[in-house]
Amino acid sequence: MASSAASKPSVVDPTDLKSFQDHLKNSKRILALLGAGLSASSGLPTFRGAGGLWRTHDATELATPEAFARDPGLVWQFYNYRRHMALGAKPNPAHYALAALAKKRGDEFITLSQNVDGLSPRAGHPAETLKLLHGSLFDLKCSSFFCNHMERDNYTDPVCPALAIPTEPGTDNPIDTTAKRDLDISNISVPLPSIPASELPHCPTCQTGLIRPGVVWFGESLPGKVMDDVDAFFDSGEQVDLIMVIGTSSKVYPAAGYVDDARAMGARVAVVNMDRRDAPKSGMCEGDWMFEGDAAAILPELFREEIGELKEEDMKDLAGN
Ligand code: BJW
Repeated sequence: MASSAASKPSVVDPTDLKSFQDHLKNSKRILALLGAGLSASSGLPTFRGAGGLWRTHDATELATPEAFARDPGLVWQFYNYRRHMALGAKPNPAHYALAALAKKRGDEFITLSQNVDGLSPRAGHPAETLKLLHGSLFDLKCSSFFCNHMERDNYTDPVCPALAIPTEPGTDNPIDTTAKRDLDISNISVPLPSIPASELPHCPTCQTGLIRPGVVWFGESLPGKVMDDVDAFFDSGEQVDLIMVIGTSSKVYPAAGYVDDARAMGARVAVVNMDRRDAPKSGMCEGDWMFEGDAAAILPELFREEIGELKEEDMKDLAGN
């Protein structure tokens, strides 16, 4: 990616930008911790705050094994809807900027993503250094404790016929008058059918368990291999120079705790968030940076010295969208 002289106007304070870029240049071991705010400008809602309500449900209350046990039809409608939304969304410049930095820096830069939407992989973020802490919407697994059936990269939409998102006749397309438009089932005014477990996907291996999304719900352990890789990065004993905390409210553990772990190993902390109140729990320290605003605008600028100007042709959605 070549630098362009005609850079966009700056969205960050020039003094902070310079000191961050100087530190990035001299940093060897780097971490990025990503949250839902990274994908906000791709049109995907976050968990907390304004976007965090799905119908009348707090999104985090649907993200539990208990909710799935109580009403698997409702929880599947929430996840099928989010798969559908994610498949229709595109990675934004923040995903591409991180992917470009990851390609440049290799295995000394690891990205710990709490996101399950598949947008970082679709932006070409190298899989070896992208650690999906909370799994993926596109992995499916058996919910039975006794079965370890797991299917990766399943993009079937809807997951099963009963979960098809209801449509209404579309008026957006004057040429195709038979076109249909999805109803927004996240809106309480759209009626939602009750779906019995018998109509949900069942495990092809054990034949009895219900299939569930391959994401990590509250109270569940994070994927073992991912945890081992993260531990290996921290346990190497080498200094960590920088942790970038991007688009996360830093409220969910163990993810939020990695900021303190990195700080304890010498890292300076750079926060990129729309809301400066969403600083890591231990607060901001001298030498940290708070870049307040949209990650999609800020990250390309923070990394420009290293990755050059992001151009349209560099931003290829590997899903072909
Ligand atoms: C922008 C922007 C823009 C907007 N640009 N910014 C220690 C202390 C206390 C509790 C615990 C603890 N350790 C463990 C726990 C329990 C629990 C926990 O953390 N609870 C907290 C609520 C306190 N943790 C767990 O249960 C974890 N498991 C675990 O610890 O296992 C060990 C164990 C197991 C069993 C027994 C004993 C030990 C698992 C956590 C799993 C979290 N899962 C979810 C759902 C995933 C599936 C799904 O997607 O549905 O993960 S919950 C939800 O929160 C999701 C997210 O990844 C996660 C974090 O949310 P995130 O990404 O930060 O989103 P938001 O919405 O909160 O924030 C968005 C931010 O973006 C905001 O700041 C905006 O301002 C900003 N923003 N637009 C930049 N354009």
